[in-house]
Amino acid sequence: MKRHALAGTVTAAVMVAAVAVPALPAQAAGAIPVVDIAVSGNQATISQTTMRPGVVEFHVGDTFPIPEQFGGGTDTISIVRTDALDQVMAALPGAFGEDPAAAAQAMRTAHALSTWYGGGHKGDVWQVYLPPGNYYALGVQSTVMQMAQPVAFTVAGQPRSANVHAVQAAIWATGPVGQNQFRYAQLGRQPVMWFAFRNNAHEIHFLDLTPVKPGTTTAQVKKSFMSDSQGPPSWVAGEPFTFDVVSPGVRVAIKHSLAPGKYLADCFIPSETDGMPHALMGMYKLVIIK
Ligand SMILES: [Cu+2]
Repeated sequence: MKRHALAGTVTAAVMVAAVAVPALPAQAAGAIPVVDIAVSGNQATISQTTMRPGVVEFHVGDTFPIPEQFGGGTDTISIVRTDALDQVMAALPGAFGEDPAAAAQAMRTAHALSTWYGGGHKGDVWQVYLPPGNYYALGVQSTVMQMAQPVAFTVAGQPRSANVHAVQAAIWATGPVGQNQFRYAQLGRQPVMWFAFRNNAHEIHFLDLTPVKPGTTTAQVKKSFMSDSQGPPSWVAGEPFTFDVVSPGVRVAIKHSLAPGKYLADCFIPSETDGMPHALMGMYKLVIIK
């Protein structure tokens, strides 16, 4: 993007930059390193175990299956920075259980001891700024269920670029603890090929983005959330895109085409206040992609 913007503009500044470039390592010229994350048997894998602070682009090659008795489907592979992985993993089962107080405590512990930089399914691509620290790529549910092993990596050294890819839309979380909301803006450019997911709130959030029928109303969505009925509501129009947890202060750019239409953004992480899923406390929003 930056390179593209410069391409048509010959100025003194550009010429100075051009002279300066050969003195810098190739990576400093703005290339964003691609880091492949995948699985091998019950082990999470990563294509490089050390990297410099800066924006990296994660590509998910494959993820862990979740056994049928635990709901089936596939786990995400997530990126987490922590110096206390064992404590975080020991706390997290509470977040998946039935006890609201245990779920709230699990999320408070995870929030206090770890920072999450997103997570995806097979084929997903995102960019995020990683500050220095000790990190892991892992399947959250697989690791909690002790069916899979995380892989460690380290971010240290000279900082690189902090700029993620340009986006055409942004979805962000906002609000105080216990009062989380989604906000949305399309940034005037179409079509949406990359979008930002930003956590400006004070709890950890994921993002479900589900295509819905054009006439779907907030009242219908609320009614569905408050009912006990199983199976997808009648207003659902397609498979959701799900992006895993992002901590307060973290912004990711997700490479994912969003066809024009209406979508529901929601998050079901248990609240740190009382363990109630955020969506049931109002963290859902109908958005229109043009
Ligand atoms: Cu949430």
